Amino acid sequence: MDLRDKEVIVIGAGISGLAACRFLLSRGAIVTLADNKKRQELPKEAQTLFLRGVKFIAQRYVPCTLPWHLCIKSPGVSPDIMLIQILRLAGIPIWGELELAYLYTKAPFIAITGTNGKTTTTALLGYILQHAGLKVLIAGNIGDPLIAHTEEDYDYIVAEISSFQLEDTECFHALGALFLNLSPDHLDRHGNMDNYRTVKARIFRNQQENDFAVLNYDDASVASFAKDTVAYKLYFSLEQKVAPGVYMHEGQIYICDNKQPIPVISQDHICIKGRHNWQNAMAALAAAWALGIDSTLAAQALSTFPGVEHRLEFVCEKDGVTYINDSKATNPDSTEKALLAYEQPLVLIAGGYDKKADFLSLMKLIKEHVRHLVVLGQTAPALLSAAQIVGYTCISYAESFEKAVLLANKHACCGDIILLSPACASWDMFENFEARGRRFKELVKGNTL
Ligand code: UMA
Repeated sequence: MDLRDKEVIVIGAGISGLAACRFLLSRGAIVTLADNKKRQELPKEAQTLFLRGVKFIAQRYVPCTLPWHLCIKSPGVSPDIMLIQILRLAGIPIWGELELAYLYTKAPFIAITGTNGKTTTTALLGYILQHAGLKVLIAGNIGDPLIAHTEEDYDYIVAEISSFQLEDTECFHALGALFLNLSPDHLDRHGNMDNYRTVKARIFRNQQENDFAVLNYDDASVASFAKDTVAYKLYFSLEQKVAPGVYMHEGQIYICDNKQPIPVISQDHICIKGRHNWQNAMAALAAAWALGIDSTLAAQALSTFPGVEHRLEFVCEKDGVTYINDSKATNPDSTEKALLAYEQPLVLIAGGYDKKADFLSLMKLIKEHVRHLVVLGQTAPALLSAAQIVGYTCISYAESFEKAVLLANKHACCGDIILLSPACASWDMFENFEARGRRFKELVKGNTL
């Protein structure tokens, strides 16, 4: 679509929506921005866009005329809101920011989805490709909107893709699609697991025989996506020898293309730790291999990749207590993986925005691995009742984030780990998980403890 003089409405004035407005203005479109916040509450950057001619409407306002040729929806905006429904009824196309970025970008996409591990795998695959000398954009749900980068040239775009982004795609096509794992998340938005799975499967939409898909062989629901794509399929597994694909055997990672397995790296030499990170490393390795990257170069990158902020991030050690920031753990499965990554006794801080997750299986693991649990936020009652069901009593309630960190500190002994791994999104108390992780680090590094 030639966007010049087209009327476009962008819904959501977060980082995706604002980047979309900038892009649309650069293409000569006439832009309206809608948000459920008041105009004056929007960030400074939105105010600058208003000075550049962007119009504003309150999201609850239902206009009598609909001048728009196109709507760009931010990922966090639910498709069920009234404004979207009216636009849809009027036949106005609704694209997500991912679809817009895809349509106006030249480089091929390597798209990474799954419930957990997306951020680490995206950063790691980007790191491997850059180490091999390629010009790569690392963006998407990782915190950098794809639409902000349409003007630059890349060999590949390595994109972290969420279910919220996949919801609004039609033409989006991934040269490589990596699917890491699937467990309950965002059920408040998608309603049930079937819908969540169906939306996630859109990552394979439009793939051709020359494309590739990387699937987790150890996760039956992910392995069954094989039938959803005609692309060349590679698997990764911690449990079995798979081919074509990447597997671990006796602590050694191998690439196998149906012929002779090639040893690539030992698990001890991978910089990021934990079984879930070995899986992330194998997925990235499979994709790098599909893209023709030399296995020695890939191994070098795996041995130096430092990990990502807010994901099992070491903060500091104080009085023999280690502080770990895992603020990115926004669902129970992610926190379960964090608990399994450590052998030392743990004091866990959990709770946050209520996405209607079930905490029972997490609580069983907490009972086995956690010396003391501090709960907070909207989900505190749900966590407390799950604890009651499994008979776990080493638990305190904190009224604020600051009090949670103080309480965790009070219950920790020398040699313990204090782990912020909330199993919930942050939106009841913070703008996003990054702000929560930064606040944790501030409190821990400050003089309050
Ligand atoms: N808003 C509305 N109406 C609504 C909902 C939100 O007007 O019904 C407005 C809010 O008032 C706010 C804006 O929309 O002004 C926020 O938009 P957004 O929620 O789409 O957030 P962005 O800042 O644009 O960030 C989004 C992703 N956020 C979500 O999907 C919720 C970021 O993922 C992503 O990094 C960024 O785009 C760049 O691509 C974050 C996330 O939490 C990390 N993702 C979820 C996850 O990983 O679990 C999916």
